[in-house]
Formats: sequence, structure tokens, C-alpha cells
Amino acid sequence: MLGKFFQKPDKEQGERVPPGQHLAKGFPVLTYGATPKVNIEEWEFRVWGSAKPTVFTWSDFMALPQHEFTADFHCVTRWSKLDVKWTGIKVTDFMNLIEVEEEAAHIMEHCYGGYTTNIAIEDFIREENFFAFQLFGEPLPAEHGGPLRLVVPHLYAWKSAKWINGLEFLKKEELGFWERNGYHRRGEPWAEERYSSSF
Ligand SMILES: Nc1nc2c(c(=O)[nH]1)N[C@H]1C(S)=C(S)[C@@H](COP(=O)(O)O)O[C@H]1N2
Ligand SMILES: [Mo]
Repeated sequence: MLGKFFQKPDKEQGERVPPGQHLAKGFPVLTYGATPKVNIEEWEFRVWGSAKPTVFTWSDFMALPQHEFTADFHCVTRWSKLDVKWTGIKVTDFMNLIEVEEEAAHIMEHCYGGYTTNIAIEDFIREENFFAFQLFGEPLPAEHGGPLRLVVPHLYAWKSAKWINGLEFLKKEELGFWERNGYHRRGEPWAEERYSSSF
């Protein structure tokens, strides 16, 4: 295995690779099911649940400030990729557009294709989280989540929903697709929160 699919990190990089992870060669694609094809004219993003129901278009998103982000990416299947370069919109800038009820404590991320993953609001509204629409200066390829995906660098990458199209605000935590199938509810890579202890 080592050699063909993984690179040995140098010392400085090694300190950035969480326990039990190896550096991937290239940027693997990890999708459960088919890659949805979404065109930007029909693309919509919805907010509902414990928040004022609102629908956003592609141009609503593109009107927000755009930034470049460099982030490390850790998949629970044990590969990591350091220094991924994205262009996107800060989650905190998007949050200024919506009205969330005070009792909301959790979010279900929804996607074209039906994938879901849950996240606590405090993990979602971090300054370094973003919605990405470019990868290494090119439009985000469909297999990596284009036209738009979420990136949450401090959690395992299954929380970084590809083809994201909605946020459902929840008063109580509910589990998303992988979390119902045994993955950890939070998924912090440095603590190796890989699987739920009840599995
Ligand atoms: N909609 C959707 N988002 C998803 C997934 C998926 O199957 N569907 N897989 C997750 C997992 S397990 C990982 S590791 C990353 C992989 O992102 P990549 O394919 O761009 O490397 O996307 C996450 N987001
Ligand atoms: Mo993953």
C-alpha cells in the first residue's frame, strides 16, 4: 500500500498529519453514490427548520465577498491532503444573510443527490469554514462537489458536504447519512473521532 497510494510526509508536514492518517498522492474523490449534475441557472440553496425559511440563488452567493483559502483535508478512510487551495465564501458572511432562532443548536447539511451530514452550530460558524466554488484556481470539478461544496477544515472531510444545497436548523441533534451508519457524530481528526462507540 505505502508507496503506490501514499507519500511519506517530511518532518514539518508530519506534524500536520493527524494520528492514523497518511498523505494521499493527488486528490482522491470519495463519493457515496452517483455524482449529481447541477447547473448554475437552476441551482438553489435553502435554509429552513429553526430559521426563517429562505431560498438563495447562485448570484446571491456570488455577491458575497470571495476569498482564497488553504486548508488541510482529512478523510476518515485514512488519507489526508495538505495545503488544498480553494476559492470560496466564508460561512460567517453567509450567516449574516439569514435569521436563525435562538434555540437552534445543530444543523443538518443537505445536498443534491440526497447526502446529509450533521454539525453543531459552533462547529459550523467558525471563521475558517467556507463554501468553495474553485479548486486550485479552476471551477470546482463536479466530482469534488461543484458547483459548490462546504469545507470544514477542523473536522473529518465527510462533514464537508459536496453539492450542498441546504441547511436545516435543528433544536436537537439529528444524525446524517454516515453518522447513522456508524461514523462519529462530531468527527475531530486529532482526537480520532472516527466511529461512534455504539457500533
Ligand atoms: N454530497 C456528498 N458530500 C460528501 C461525500 C458524499 O459522498 N456526498 N463524501 C464525503 C467524504 S467521506 C469525503 S472524504 C469528502 C471527499 O471529498 P472529495 O471527493 O472532494 O475528495 O467529501 C465528503 N462530502
Ligand atoms: Mo471520507
